[in-house]
Amino acid sequence: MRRLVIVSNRVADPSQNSSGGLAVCLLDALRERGGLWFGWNGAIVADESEIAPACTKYDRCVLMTMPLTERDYREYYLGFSNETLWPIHHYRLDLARFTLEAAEGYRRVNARFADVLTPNLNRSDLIWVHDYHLIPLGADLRARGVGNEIGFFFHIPFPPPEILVATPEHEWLMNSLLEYDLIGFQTISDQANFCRFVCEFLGGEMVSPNTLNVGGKYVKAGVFPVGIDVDSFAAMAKSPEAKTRIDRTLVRGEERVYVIGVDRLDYSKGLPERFRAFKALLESYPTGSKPATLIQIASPTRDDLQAYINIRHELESLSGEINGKFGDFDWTPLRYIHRTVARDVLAGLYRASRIGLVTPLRDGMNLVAKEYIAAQDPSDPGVLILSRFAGAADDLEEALTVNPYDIHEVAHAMRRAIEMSKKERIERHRALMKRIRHHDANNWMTSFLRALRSCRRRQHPALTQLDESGAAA
Ligand code: ADQ
Repeated sequence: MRRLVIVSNRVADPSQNSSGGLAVCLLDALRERGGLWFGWNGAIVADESEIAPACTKYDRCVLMTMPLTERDYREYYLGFSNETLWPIHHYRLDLARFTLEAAEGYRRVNARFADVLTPNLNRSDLIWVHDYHLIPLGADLRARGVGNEIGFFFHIPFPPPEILVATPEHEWLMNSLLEYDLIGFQTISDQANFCRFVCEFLGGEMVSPNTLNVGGKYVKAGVFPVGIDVDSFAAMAKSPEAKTRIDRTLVRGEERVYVIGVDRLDYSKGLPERFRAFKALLESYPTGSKPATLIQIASPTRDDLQAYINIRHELESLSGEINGKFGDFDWTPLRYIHRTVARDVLAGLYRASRIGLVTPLRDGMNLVAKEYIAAQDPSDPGVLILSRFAGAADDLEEALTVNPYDIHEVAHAMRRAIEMSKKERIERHRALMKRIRHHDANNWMTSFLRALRSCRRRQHPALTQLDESGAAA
């Protein structure tokens, strides 16, 4: 089997709880197959003299990581990646910021990643680059003579061209994407937006449903919805450890409905709107009733950016207001926890909650929706309420789909979920389980890699030999 080389901005530490979808799904995928995972180790150092890469082994994979300098962190990570690309790809032009230094830092770190990675590659490696931090990496590797198949996957949405063109330097950025052999998207509409951009702005043409020709360069664009390892998540939700933790956390012996929200604390996740919808739900019941408790777990992320500081303050103020207005001596309606929580505890909390509330304003996929389904007790499952603007909504049709901007619609869906018969909950859950099994982590990885292997080979003797001998890639 050919070695898989994964490159992402951040390499997760497998011994720690990760609160990012990308880390979670890549770890699931690499655990199965093994390979090399290259990227940032999360450390920040003063200058470039301290950034030598280091390797560690984890199960069947090697993790090769390096730190960023303070300047890289500011310009490449916080700046161009998270103040320019992230908001634009989430349709938030109002929050996008741009500086020339940040764009330069983005170029510099991508080039450095290519410098470090190139000598560590074998000719037969399959290379898979992940997400918006590393869009030009494929072109940087090509410039250093790497002829292997290189694939790229967008974990985040790909906006319509009318929004994308607000990205300064978008032509350079999008042209650099054309150096990949295969570009993967979460949903059909992301893929369609990309193809439309290439055809309308870069002079490309579709030569088959998944293939673009841009001035003689062929690029494939495919849809590969991210999934989770369903069985291992379901097992975690039933584990004695999860149960003990849950018994300590939740009030037992009362007919209380728990509603769970789990997200990175990001403005794309629609948390203030969710809190307001919960408030509207409480208002819709007679005074003095205690119909539901919302547990919102929001892990810290990108704390150094103003947009994230603002949303944190907004949530603190909203949760104070809701608890002040509706709370009682024996009841805190909204339990807001701003930290990363162990995955088995999360799984147990999902299972103990009647409603999974997943209401992002825009999301590439959203793995929490899938984790919530996997964690349920099939004989008495909860109900998933899912934003129509999450990529997951394309597939998870038996969830209660809502417009997250419409707080009354979300409140109404919560009420419907509270009152839903067990029979209907079981039917919906059964159908949803089938769907998340069909698009699970393994399927995501194998279908992407199969498509990548089938891409045209560049002039590369080692790869040609492999093909001719018929060896499985
Ligand atoms: P994220 O935006 O990080 O990922 P998501 O898909 O919801 O979003 O994944 C979050 C992951 O982190 C989940 O596995 C969740 O359990 C975990 N997590 C969140 N909050 C946590 C907390 N407080 N404690 C512990 N764990 C927590 C990006 C895209 C998504 C896309 C994924 C994968 O933005 O749209 O689904 O990549 O492609």
